[in-house]
Amino acid sequence: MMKFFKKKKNYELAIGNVSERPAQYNAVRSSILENPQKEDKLPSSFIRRKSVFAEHYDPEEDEDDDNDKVVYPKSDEQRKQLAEAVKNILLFRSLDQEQVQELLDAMFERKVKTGDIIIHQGDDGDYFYVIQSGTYNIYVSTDQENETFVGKYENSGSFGELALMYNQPRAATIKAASEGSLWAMSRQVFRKIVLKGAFKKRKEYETLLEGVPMLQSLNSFEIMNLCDALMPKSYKDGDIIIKQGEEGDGMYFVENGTVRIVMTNESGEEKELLKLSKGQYFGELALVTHKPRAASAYAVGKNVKLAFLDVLAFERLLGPCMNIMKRNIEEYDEQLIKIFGSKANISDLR
Ligand code: 1OR
Ligand code: 1OR
Repeated sequence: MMKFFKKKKNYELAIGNVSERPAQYNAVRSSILENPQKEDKLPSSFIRRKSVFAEHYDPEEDEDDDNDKVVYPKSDEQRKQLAEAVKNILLFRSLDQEQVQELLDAMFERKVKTGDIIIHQGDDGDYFYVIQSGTYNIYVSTDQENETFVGKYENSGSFGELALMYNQPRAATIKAASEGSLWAMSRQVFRKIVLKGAFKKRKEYETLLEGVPMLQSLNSFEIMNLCDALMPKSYKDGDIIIKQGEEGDGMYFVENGTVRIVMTNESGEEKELLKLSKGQYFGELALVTHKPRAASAYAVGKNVKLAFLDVLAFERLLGPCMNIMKRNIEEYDEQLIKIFGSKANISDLR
């Protein structure tokens, strides 16, 4: 238990490297949950899940007008730094090697000084930024409150995708709180290379994640980051997905088909615990407890499609759901005794 609470500080991380979830932010979140009627007083861009995903823009119709590739020359050192900085950008996850190379070519460095305003809330979107170094504060104004500090990025992460993806005004102001360096990508390049895949992925996974009760407390901005982080995985009948006793590297959401969870106790007795279907999740226990996998998971039927969330993204993105997840885990323990008769034969889950 203690271990979990110590760990919890990390779970407070909201998105990527935004390292604070201040009162105002939580207030917005709980006001959405508790007073949905207040919605229209709040900026629609990050409150109403539906409106964020509404089709302001159809990437299928995007004109692919210029085939000329933009290339900003870079030193070997710069290229290396940039490659490192983009490695963990969730939005780039579905890009292939060639697309990543094209992106690296098309980005240019922008040095910043303390106090520089990189993005003004309400402006049209021009660039998407990847952080090389520096601290960047995030401020949001609402109809009720003037510019309020809601979080910050420190030395890694990215920002500025919302306006470019959804053709909306900038949803927040981003101000440099130190000297630093950014990699910028123009709106055109973002739309040409990043948008199509990312847009499709967000739409596909948003529908899946909306049906997961555990995630109800996430706002649309957090859901979108989660969509970017998920990786599709497919399995055939009988394939093993998780092996009891192994180390946990991530968790899964079921997108299609059925998954069987099977546990073997210390006397080698094997029991099927349950079957999971669309919208259910598994593999979270080892990540929460830092213990080996408590059970095995097998694919049932031909076309089992899962969405995988690796452990780093899990820690960055699912902090707000940790309490619900823990509550569900407590139920496992109760079931454990019912299924195996006594706890004597099974090692403690937590
Ligand atoms: P953008 O193009 O709208 C501002 O320009 C950027 O700030 C935005 O893309 C995001 O990349 C980034 N809500 C909305 N945008 C945010 C937020 C945010 N944080 C960073 N950005 N929230 C903060 C969560 C800690 C929600 C505030 C209630
Ligand atoms: P994991 O990372 O330990 C196996 O990998 C997964 O099986 C586990 O996370 C859970 O997501 C999932 N006890 C333990 N793990 C369970 C259980 C469970 N059910 C699903 N998993 N019980 C079943 C309760 C109905 C407890 C009783 C034996």
